[in-house]
Amino acid sequence: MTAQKRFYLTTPIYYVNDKPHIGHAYTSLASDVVVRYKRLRGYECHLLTGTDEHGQKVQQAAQRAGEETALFTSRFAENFRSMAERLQISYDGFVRTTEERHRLSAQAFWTRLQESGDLYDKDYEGWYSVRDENYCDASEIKERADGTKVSASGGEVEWVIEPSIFFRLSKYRDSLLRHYDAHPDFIMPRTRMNEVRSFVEGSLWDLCVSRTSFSWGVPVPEREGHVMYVWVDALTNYLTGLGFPNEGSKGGGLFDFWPADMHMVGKDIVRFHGVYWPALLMSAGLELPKRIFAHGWWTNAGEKISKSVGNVIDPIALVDEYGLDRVRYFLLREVPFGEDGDFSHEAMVRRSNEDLANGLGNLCMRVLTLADRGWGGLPVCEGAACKGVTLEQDEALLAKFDAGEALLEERMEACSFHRALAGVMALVGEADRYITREAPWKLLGAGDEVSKGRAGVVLWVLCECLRMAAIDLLCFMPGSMGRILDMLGVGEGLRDFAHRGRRLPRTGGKLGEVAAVFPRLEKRGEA
Ligand code: ME8
Repeated sequence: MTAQKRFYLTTPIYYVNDKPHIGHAYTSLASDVVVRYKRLRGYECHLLTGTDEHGQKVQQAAQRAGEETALFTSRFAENFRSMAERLQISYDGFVRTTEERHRLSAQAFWTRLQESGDLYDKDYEGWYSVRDENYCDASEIKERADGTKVSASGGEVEWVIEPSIFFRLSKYRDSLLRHYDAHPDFIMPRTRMNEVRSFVEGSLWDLCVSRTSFSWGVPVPEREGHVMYVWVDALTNYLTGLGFPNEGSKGGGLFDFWPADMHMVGKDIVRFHGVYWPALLMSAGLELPKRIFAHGWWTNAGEKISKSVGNVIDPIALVDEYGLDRVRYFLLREVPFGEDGDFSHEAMVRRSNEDLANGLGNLCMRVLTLADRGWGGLPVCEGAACKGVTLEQDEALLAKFDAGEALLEERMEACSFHRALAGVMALVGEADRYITREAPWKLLGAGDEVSKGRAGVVLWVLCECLRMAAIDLLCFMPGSMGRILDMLGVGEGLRDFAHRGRRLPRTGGKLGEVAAVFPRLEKRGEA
């Protein structure tokens, strides 16, 4: 028996200092798309998401709200959980770092670092950005016009002096560089890899891994007054979600999913995932994740999204306004994954109308309405009149769709979602030109059996195109592609890549209820 192919993917765990916004939705959606795709390819998948609830940033947010920290974090964690539900993120696990199982996991991980001799006591004296939850080197500090000192990302920094525990990060410099050399795709896209490499090649200092000036964190084992630096606590969630420290015996337990196949993150946190995390894992004697994909940044009409500017985009409001699948499609089609993108409602409406309403949705309605008119169901193209004979142009179109699968696979493997989607939509465009050329409505209108037979072939070919396109797009738009497959009468068990290459019967069959999948959007009103 062959072993089941496994795939473990994680989203970052989000800080519960505020409500989820479009950036959080984006990372979770991209992760969901990858995992859904892998499932359609026969993998057993585990998608982990969750919330990062410790540290000063969260504690200060609770204080500002005048709320007890634990209550505050529970309330916001619920917001992130309901965002995941609303976006149909098909997660298998959700870790809240305030859970008891996570305390046990983070402490067990810490003990491993301790046993490796990689921890030592020293006072930290330097800059700290609470917004980034990051220690900043003096060389990275900039000064605003008003004299405020800020980190590279613009977070205000403060001078901190406190007794701490350090991790011997510098000891792992050469091992990290060797790992990057041996695995050039460890961090994607390549520009991020280069960024990380030059950071490690520079002076890699030891990392401060405990805090003593506040207590909202996972207690360091057997060290009164120390809580773990929030990033050490947060990163271990990827192990907690698999039941760590119970590593099982590589015999079907959850920990068999380790190492992660992919950590999906935004470019802001690539250093934590590409440098600190692998070094910590090496110290703990655990395997390294296979890939870290760092995507780009969304802005709103050209401006950085921030609460103070008041231009935060609420993903739930977008879904309420446009419907989930339009949002899922737009975010992943509009911007090359890995690059920065700008959100605007105009672009959202344009993209939905061009690709989904006029493109796929329109083709689907035309084909199915004609089939319904001709056969009261799926087209029949086997019979005395036409014997199901396909012509060269029919085979050519089907061949293009067949070949599309390999192209899709290559693009999905590279997380090149916009190209994957563009490829499928280009095929839909081919099918559109084909229907115009073959004009099955004329054939149906002719009233003779031979013409009807030919119409049957043309529409059968088009149903095949729709079926293949819907399978290709299922991971992006599960709801609406599910509806197209329902209309085509494709059974649940046939909606995957193992069945994509098998043809629908030519002998007709029942159509599901035919209804528009993507009605055209009018120009946007106010949400
Ligand atoms: O960093 N555009 O949590 P966080 C695109 N808790 N993506 C964005 C975005 C934007 N404008 N804004 C946020 C943390 N994101 C830590 C992570 S993991 C062990 C700990 C996305 O709530 C992007 O994925 O600040 C980014 O990396 C993440 O949200 C940061 O979320």
